[in-house]
This record gives sequence, C-alpha cells and structure tokens, in this order.
Amino acid sequence: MMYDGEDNTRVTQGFSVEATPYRWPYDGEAYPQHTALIVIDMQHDFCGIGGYVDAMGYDIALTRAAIDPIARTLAAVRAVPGMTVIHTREGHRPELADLPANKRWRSRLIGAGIGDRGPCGQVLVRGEPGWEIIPELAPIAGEIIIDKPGKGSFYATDLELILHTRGITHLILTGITTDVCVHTTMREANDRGIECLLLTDCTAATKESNKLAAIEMIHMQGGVFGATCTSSVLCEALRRGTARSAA
Ligand code: C5J
Repeated sequence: MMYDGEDNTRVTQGFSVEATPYRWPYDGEAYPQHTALIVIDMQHDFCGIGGYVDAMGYDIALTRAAIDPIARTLAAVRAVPGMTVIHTREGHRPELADLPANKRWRSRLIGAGIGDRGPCGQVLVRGEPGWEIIPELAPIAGEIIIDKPGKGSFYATDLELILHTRGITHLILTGITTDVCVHTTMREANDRGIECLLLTDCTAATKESNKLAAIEMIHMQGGVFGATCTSSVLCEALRRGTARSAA
C-alpha cells in the first residue's frame, strides 16, 4: 500500500508483471498514480480502409490486429483509480507548415502523399476523417490527447511536461506501428529515465517480421529500452492490485 505524499490519502496498490527480459518494473512495483497507458496513433489513417497505410499498399489486417487487445486493456486500465490514459495522433497542420519536405516526398514515392487528397480527406492532416482515432478506441472524458507531427510522441509536443506534472515515471506502451511510432516513443521515454513496458499483442506493424524484430531489440542488453509482456498478464496484475486495494 502507498500513501500520497501531499495529503496522505490512501492510493491504489502497486503492481508488477512477469515480463521479458525482467520482471517489470525494475524498481519492484509500479503505482497506478505514477503510471500511464499510452495508446499510439490508433487512427483511421493507420488501420482503416482508404487511409494512409492502406493507400501505401500494406495489409491493414495486420495493424487492425491490435484493436481488440487494446480495447480490453483500456477497459482494465480505466477500472484502476488514478491511472492516466494518453492517446496520440500523428498529423500535420492543414497548411502543412509542419510537414518536412522529405517526409512528404517519400510518402508520395509510395503513392500516399501526406497532405494530398484521398478517400479519407487530406492524408495525415489534423481534422480530416483519416486522422481521427478509430471509434472502437475513442478517448473518454479526462483522457489526454497528444497531437504530434513526428513519429516520436515527445518531439514538438507537451508530453514530457504532462508526465512531469503528473509525476508519471512508468509508461505502458500500445499502438501502431511497433517499428516506427511506438519504438521511437519508447526510445524517447527510455532516454528520459521513464520505465517502459510494451504490450506485445497491443501493437502491430505493417510487416510481421518488423514487429518481431522491434520486440527483440527491446530485449537486448538486459532490456535496453525496457521490457515486454502480453496484455493479459498486465490486466490480471491490475485486477489483483485493485482487488487488494478494495479489501
Ligand atoms: C508511421 C506510425 N508508421 N504511427 N507512423 O508512419 O507508426
């Protein structure tokens, strides 16, 4: 059991999980009020028909595979008092003033020009239908939304300030794609001393071998960016922690 330093109120029990390559977290227990679940870029453009990933010719069944496990994880986390939920959206300003020329050029090379008009509006542009978070994983009141122009969730956003202000030291990562925005965010967080856990069934890539390689990279060097486990392991640990707190 832990008591909040400010007003001595009783807060939820800590939890830990059997993960790879070490039992997470490194410091024994994660406390819900110091832990956030981050759901990265579950937008129509990355997993919907006619969106950016679809237009590039990748199989959206791969990226959609993460939806149900994330929905179950969100439900478990929302039942834990004090835990923060953060959603991110990759996207650019409508006039494209924040879109690097090389990013646009490369996306046009593969037939899905960022900022160009497609079946879901301007590709990866804020406010367009393709940019919206899919309804299955829509944020609810009180959850934080971070709009990011890049792959990492820390670059040109106020995520670091929000984590600092809330005293969040532990981050549980989900979302798409494993090898791009999720990995970049995990690396950025890890460099800031945040203890990271990636849920392997709650993430997906546009190529299965890239997902597996990205997970393997995390496991190197004693957990060079943190650790990984499945969502069922985490959800069970959260349920046990919440039940112990209620007892
Ligand atoms: C990509 C992302 N893959 N959300 N974005 O361009 O991973």
